[in-house]
Amino acid sequence: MREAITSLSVVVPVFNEADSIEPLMAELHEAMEGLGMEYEMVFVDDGSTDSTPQRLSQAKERHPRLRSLRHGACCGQSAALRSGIAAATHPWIVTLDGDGQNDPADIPRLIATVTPAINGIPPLVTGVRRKRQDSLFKRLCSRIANTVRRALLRDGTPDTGCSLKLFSREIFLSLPYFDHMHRFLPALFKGQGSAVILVDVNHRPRQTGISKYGLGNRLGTGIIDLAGVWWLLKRGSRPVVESEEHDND
Ligand SMILES: Nc1nc2c(ncn2[C@@H]2O[C@H](COP(=O)(O)OP(=O)(O)O)[C@@H](O)[C@H]2O)c(=O)[nH]1
Ligand SMILES: [Mg+2]
Repeated sequence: MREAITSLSVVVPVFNEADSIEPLMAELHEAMEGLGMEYEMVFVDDGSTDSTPQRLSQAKERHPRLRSLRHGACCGQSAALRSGIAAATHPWIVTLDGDGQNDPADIPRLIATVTPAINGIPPLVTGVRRKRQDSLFKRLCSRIANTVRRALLRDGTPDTGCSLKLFSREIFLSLPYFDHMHRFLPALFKGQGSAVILVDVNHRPRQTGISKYGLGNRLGTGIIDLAGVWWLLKRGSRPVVESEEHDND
């Protein structure tokens, strides 16, 4: 038996992605309407300096299920995700990138793999980009980072950089927050007792705008973050409360 997902919030962080908004919204609309469940789309504009805010306002006229939040200044992808998830109204969250590289048509397959909660703890479903449509340099950096991370954290995930994920809002909000935490979600969810389910997903070349990440803001901070997450998981514990004592007076 599958876990019943009856409603969903799709959370999309965007930073200077003006030309992606409308095509992505149209694809999301098609994928979500096909599911026949209650849903909302929460776009988080992280202080964009292009016409992203105007494009979101225009899109809202056509898509009543779209909500948009805006940070006063750019705070990073993890901060935007957290704001969107905190504002979301449904218990299950789907995340994906705002540049159209993830394919909304994969969302139903993510939902179809969700297994029942183990000990009351729902799983994390994470996309794995099998044919990644990025530059050779970016793929090489990712391969090195993924190998080191997997060896150290044993998170069983070949591609944590894939933003297409499905998980429980409540568990996400219970995780420790830090900048770039979105790259460590499988390890952090496992630390909370969630099973991690892998699903092969489509990946497409970026059609508009430019990548926001390079070697400097990915590899450098990545090493420090990796050490931090390793420490967090080593020092954490999840006691199971078996019984509660009551006074008999
Ligand atoms: N909110 C927010 N989103 C960001 C930031 N940097 C990147 N993103 C979003 O995160 C996603 C992935 O970024 P992208 O530049 O495509 O990274 P790449 O695919 O690894 O080249 C896109 O939706 C971006 O708009 C940021 O500083 N804040
Ligand atoms: Mg991208």
